[in-house]
Amino acid sequence: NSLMTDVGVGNSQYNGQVPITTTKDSSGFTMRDPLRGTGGRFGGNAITNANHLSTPGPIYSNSTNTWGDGAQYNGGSTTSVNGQTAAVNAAWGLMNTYDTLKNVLGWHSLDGQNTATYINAHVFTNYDNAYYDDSCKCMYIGDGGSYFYSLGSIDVIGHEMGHGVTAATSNLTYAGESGGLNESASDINGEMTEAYARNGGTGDVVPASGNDWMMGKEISKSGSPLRWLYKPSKDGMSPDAWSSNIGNLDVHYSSGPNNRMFYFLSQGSSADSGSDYYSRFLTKSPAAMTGIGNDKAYRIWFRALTTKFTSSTNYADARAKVLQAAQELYGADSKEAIAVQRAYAAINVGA
Ligand code: ASN
Ligand code: ZN
Repeated sequence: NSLMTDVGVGNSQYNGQVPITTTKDSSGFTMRDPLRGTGGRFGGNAITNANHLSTPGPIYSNSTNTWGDGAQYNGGSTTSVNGQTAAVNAAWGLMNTYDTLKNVLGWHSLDGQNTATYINAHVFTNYDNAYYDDSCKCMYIGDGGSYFYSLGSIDVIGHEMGHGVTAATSNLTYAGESGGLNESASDINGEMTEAYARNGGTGDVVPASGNDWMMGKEISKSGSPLRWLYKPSKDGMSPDAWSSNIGNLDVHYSSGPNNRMFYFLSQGSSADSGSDYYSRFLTKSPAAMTGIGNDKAYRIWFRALTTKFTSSTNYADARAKVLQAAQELYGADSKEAIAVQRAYAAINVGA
């Protein structure tokens, strides 16, 4: 075989020097990862260069296996060493997202069948967003403009790939309460990937303190993250708890209560935290509860998302199914099942 897996040196923007899996061919190296994903467009996960367009370009290639300079893209050639940095960010984020799903949850790629995906770097110009597109089953990341640096932080890539997992499983409709749960599923995936990556990706443990519970903190030029999972209302828009009208909110706000539920489930809460528990739409303070840690919380949530939720699952249905998942994994009266009930009660869902 003329194509060989190799390990390149990537100078990333957010994680220093990182080992990225590449492919060696007769003319050099490409950002194709034959160890992660099969089939798909490139026969393995890959990073392509959109070169400011809206469509995927060629897979990133290089004469040596050292990539990027670790600095924010400066608007020059997207294939320059500086331009490669966005591709290194994407490659490292994709490797970690893939590995987290596989090593923590036993889930292979987007669909659980290990179908390869890819990320198009440098989409548009000064583009302040990233997104998953189910028609290509691939992702796009911008270089950032007024608000963000390169959109290639680990939590953002984990978020976008999370949309692919949701699309391939429950396919939660991207509007109303189900849309909020869809967004929350992606935020949870982003944070759990961040935790896994900060642990060095060893073992099957997602360390409790490995993530910051803030989506997009690193890419933010202002220093404010896109979302605070532990306290969604810090953004001034997201509710901390469920109420009957949250389905009218943008899905990036109605995600808030479920994000907070997951935070409580993993990390716990204490009832006497005073004003920190001021909650929009919440009439009573959440009761104190003990968390069960990232691993268990993530496994319970993921089982419900991928095997129990439907496209129309709302908050009440999510509570019932996350509880079911906890009972199947840990027992009907397990402390994990009790924690699920307390975490949802803390966001005003269920008793
Ligand atoms: N970055 C956004 C997201 O993944 C794009 C969108 O609005 N769908 O949620
Ligand atoms: Zn999203």
